[in-house]
Amino acid sequence: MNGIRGEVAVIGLGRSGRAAVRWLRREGHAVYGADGGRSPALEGTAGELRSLGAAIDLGGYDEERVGRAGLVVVSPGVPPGVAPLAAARSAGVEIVAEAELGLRALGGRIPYVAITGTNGKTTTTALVEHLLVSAGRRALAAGNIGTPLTEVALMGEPPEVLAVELSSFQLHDMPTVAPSVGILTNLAPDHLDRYPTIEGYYGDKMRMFARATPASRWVLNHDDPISMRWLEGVTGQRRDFSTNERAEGWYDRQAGALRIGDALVLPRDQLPLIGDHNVANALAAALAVGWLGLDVAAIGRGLASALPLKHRMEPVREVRGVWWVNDSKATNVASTEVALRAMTRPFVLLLGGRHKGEPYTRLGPLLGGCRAVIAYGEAKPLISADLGPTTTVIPGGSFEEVVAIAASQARPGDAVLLSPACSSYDMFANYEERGARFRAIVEAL
Ligand code: UMA
Repeated sequence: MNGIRGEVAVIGLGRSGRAAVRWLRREGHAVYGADGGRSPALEGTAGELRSLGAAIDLGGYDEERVGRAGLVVVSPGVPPGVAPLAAARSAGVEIVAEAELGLRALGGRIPYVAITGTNGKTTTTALVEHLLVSAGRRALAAGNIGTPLTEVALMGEPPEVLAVELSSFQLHDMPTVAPSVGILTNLAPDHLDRYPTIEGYYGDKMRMFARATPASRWVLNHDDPISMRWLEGVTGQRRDFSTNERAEGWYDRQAGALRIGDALVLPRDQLPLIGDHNVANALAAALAVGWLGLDVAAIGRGLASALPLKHRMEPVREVRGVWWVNDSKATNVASTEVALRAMTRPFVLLLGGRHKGEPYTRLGPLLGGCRAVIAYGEAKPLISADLGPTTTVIPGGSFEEVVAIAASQARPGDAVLLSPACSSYDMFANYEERGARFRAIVEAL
């Protein structure tokens, strides 16, 4: 990439940082990579990246060296206040997200739908990819969903079009983001462990709109008052979706149909995803790909063959008349609220993990059909204090014990829902590992 002078410092060497270093080395840049952690996986990455000619530090950073860099590339999980970023800022060095480096690496050659929002963005990203692929386009989902954008830039044959999931962490340092179509699924409190204020978090989401022009195309959630307030009068063309009333993309409840304008996209019962929130995600994806030229018939066919994503309201199996559902991806209260609204039978709820700052009392009104909440992990006392006065809350210890208690509480015809409203880091490496463990224990019941 032109315009970078001197060494590039890459902070964080997980999936994003590793791909960034590989791409930078392929382009011949001098690279210094550093990670505050140390683990066998990181040692493996460090060995690989050193063999490509990068200088790598694990277990800490050389802040002076970062301050002398020509550019700093930051991984999304690295908070803005850490020492090497502070050193870069005080030395006036530009800091960009790995995803920004990826966009620059792709050089504006590939059109992309960007998807952000608090909840539903991964499902919507996967749906955009699926709809495009099922209509014969060479599309790929990338970004926060799993494949870093610099990894896309390393591909021999890059895709024709991208569905890019962007988190607020990534958007924080993405000054050139300007999607072909941008989707905001919704806004709700999240990541209060990283952001001092909720406005700071919403403000980072708004960075997707920072370079809006009259030609920009936005897909917005008409049912979400917070997005509507933040985006009132946004520059560009706009299509809204709604599951409550008529909009450009809407759920016609009376007819049981998903529609774009008057046209039928799909009868609701042919959408193979649980819950109204997924109707909203499907409508958002439909509007975006409609803008990329897909007709209503192709969109309807694509939606009918969509599959639930792992760890997102994913049915695991039925055991003695009880349905076990894995929603491990619900790492905040708003996401668990969505899951609770989708429940159509009595249920037992597994709630817990590392507390992220939001009260659980908001879940209370949605627990009418809940036989018991099994509270576990670091958040257990907070959950008991917030929900104990109105709901039966049973404390659990190990994850195996939590599942066993749930099994003893559920009756035939019930569901057991893992939708923790917390991050997993107190007991697991990530929400995927939590969901996989849940599945494994349930498979063995
Ligand atoms: N690290 C430091 N210093 C710190 C903090 C972390 O050096 O102060 C190091 C860690 O030791 C670790 C590395 O940074 O080795 C991890 O970097 P990372 O947390 O940015 O993780 P990646 O593996 O690069 O994965 C990231 C996204 N992770 C986060 O945003 C936390 C992945 O999203 C994403 O799929 C991937 O890039 C590819 O784009 C995951 C996620 O949980 C799924 N995202 C959050 C969410 O969806 O809520 C935002």
